[in-house]
Amino acid sequence: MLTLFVVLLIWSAVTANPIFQVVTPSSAEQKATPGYLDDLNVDKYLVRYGYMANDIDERSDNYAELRTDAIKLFQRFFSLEVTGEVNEETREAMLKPRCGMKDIGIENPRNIKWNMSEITYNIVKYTGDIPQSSTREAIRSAFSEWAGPSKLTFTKIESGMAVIEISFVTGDHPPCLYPLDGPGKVVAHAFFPSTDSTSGDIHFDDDETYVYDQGSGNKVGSVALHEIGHSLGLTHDDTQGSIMVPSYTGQTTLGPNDIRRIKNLYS
Ligand SMILES: [Ca+2]
Ligand SMILES: [Ca+2]
Ligand SMILES: [Zn+2]
Ligand SMILES: [Zn+2]
Repeated sequence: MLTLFVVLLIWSAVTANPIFQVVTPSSAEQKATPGYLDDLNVDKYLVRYGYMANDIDERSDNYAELRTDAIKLFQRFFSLEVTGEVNEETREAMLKPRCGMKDIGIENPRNIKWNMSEITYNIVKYTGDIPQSSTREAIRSAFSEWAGPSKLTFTKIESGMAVIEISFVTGDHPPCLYPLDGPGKVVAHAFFPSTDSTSGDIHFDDDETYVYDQGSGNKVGSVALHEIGHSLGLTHDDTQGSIMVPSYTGQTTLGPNDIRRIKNLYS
């Protein structure tokens, strides 16, 4: 896995004249602010989540146009004002905690689902943030939300390999090929149904803080509810009120469009 360290060297050639000193941060200062998403990282985000192809040459004639289209697509997906400009609202949306799965693109399968109605799951590695019993209860409750509209049954097993194996891990976590990214940004990812042993599995980023229902942090049950959607075959949704929107919402019940989509998939 290639880890790319990007060092931004910003050379300020401007010697500020005290009389005309401005109090708004210069673009160099802004870029040095932790959490500020610079243009390079905006592009990386757009490519990573499927809004822009990864082989567009920055120097090509249509680069600006393709980037504007990608930003518009992102803004539409996140129910923001569609301007095609990377404004503050857009940067903020890109910095929110979210799922690591793509929003748009070829990794999104169509109508892939389990061809069995009884699905087993297990929690193979817990977070130390909350008692194990709380994690178990939050995850049990998340499965029960999906059980009704999918007509699937979910049974927790204690040993042996489950269809859906859930673990709290950090950074590189082989054999998974998708490293997690430390505190912030990506909260979890999951695997769509397939014949691989990793299929259906869910990896929570344990560099995040998890809570049961109170306190600041991500509710385990809310993250689980979203990721189970992928484990069952659903992709991201741009409908507000859906658990399948890319960002962490904190909601612990399905939205109307989640119910409609899972019923369609398993009808
Ligand atoms: Ca993270
Ligand atoms: Ca599996
Ligand atoms: Zn997701
Ligand atoms: Zn993983």
